[in-house]
Amino acid sequence: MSNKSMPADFLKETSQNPTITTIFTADPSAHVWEDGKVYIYASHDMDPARGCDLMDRYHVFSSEDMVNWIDEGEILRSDDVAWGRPEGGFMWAPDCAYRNGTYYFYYPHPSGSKWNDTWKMGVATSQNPASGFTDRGYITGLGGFAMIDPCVLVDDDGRAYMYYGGGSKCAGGELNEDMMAIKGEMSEMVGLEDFHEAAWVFKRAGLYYLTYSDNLDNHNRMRYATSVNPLGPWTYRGVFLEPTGCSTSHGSVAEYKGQWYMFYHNQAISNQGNLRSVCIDRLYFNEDGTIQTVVQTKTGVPPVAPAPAPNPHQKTYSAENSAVGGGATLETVVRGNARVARVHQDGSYCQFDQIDGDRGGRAALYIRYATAERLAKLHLTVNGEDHSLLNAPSSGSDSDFSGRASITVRLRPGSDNAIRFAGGNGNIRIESMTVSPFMD
Ligand code: FUB
Repeated sequence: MSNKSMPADFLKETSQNPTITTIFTADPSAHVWEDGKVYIYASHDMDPARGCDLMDRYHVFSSEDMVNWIDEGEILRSDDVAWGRPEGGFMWAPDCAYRNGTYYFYYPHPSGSKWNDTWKMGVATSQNPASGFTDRGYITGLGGFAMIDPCVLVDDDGRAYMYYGGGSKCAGGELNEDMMAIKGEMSEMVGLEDFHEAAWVFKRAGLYYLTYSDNLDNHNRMRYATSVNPLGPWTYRGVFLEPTGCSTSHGSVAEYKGQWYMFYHNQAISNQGNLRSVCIDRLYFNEDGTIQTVVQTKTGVPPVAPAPAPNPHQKTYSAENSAVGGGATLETVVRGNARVARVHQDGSYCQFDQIDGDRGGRAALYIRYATAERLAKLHLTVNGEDHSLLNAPSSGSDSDFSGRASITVRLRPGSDNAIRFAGGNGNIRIESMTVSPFMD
């Protein structure tokens, strides 16, 4: 029984696209680690967006069945980066690698106010795949103008390679055993056609694949090339992901439990190119190793394993026992005579007090709501700390309480926790919240 699994009424039958809906996420890098789970390391489009300038606060997501994804919480923000751009933001597409008991989280971040001239490849490490990361500085000698989007492949023989690139240039090189420096020099990846950014390298049946986004008129596609050598030269093979409707395209390819997947992003929830959402679809190879065009679906992918049983430590709090203010009201709904909190105007809020954080640390919040808005939003604060806006896409009507949102935050030990959902972004009714402490 997992201490992280979700309440039964949050489980889905297929993953749905977008798959991650409560916060805006982009640039998914997927990996399967030794604990048998699949993880997505994503960047986080902060809402409201200002271009891609304000991107910050990386979250990780994990799954055991490919359908139900647990938000593992935030792992790093620009404030944690001592060498970083003084104004913060610009925490762009990351990747993670594992070697000898340590997880290495690589992320592009500028070191100066002139952001596009000062990119560096930051490294944070942890003994856990989705928590406890500490920044270790950056890889010297890498970065510079438009050089972003690190990706790391740890090969079957244990050697590790880093790739990155932007502005039409893609480079690769071998990492030292400490994973913190490049052996020798980076070299240009030769043989790619129309490279833009978003390099991702994986290996299948002895063949290396380098996938990347191209320059198609502001609606990038994903292309790929193959090689029998991790650093090329590469043979260009074609387009395998058509435009997703978003001005950027970025993704990763990974195998989980015998099936291959494409992880990518689109803008289906927001209709805005800088407020993106992670999606997953199946990916198929032809017998000769070429990749079939990925079919982008709304249903997403089916389960590859049974859904985990709910966390036995979870507790549910009804909104009728919450404190409401700022114009929010408690309303009786017909269904079971329950009272729900209606949060609508700016300043209105519903606050859950005395929330049990158990021994303290990470806890997932599962919120049940109804809204007729196309996209309502709730402003979350936990013990007075700002967690920004949560998405609450339409549940169909404001009496249909099938709306679901979830996010992982940090709570204090014991019951001294206050969780507030504030309105001002659409009329929404909150029914209840389940709190599921991770106990780690
Ligand atoms: O998410 C910020 C940037 O947009 C990424 O680094 C690029 O690959 C593009 O997706």
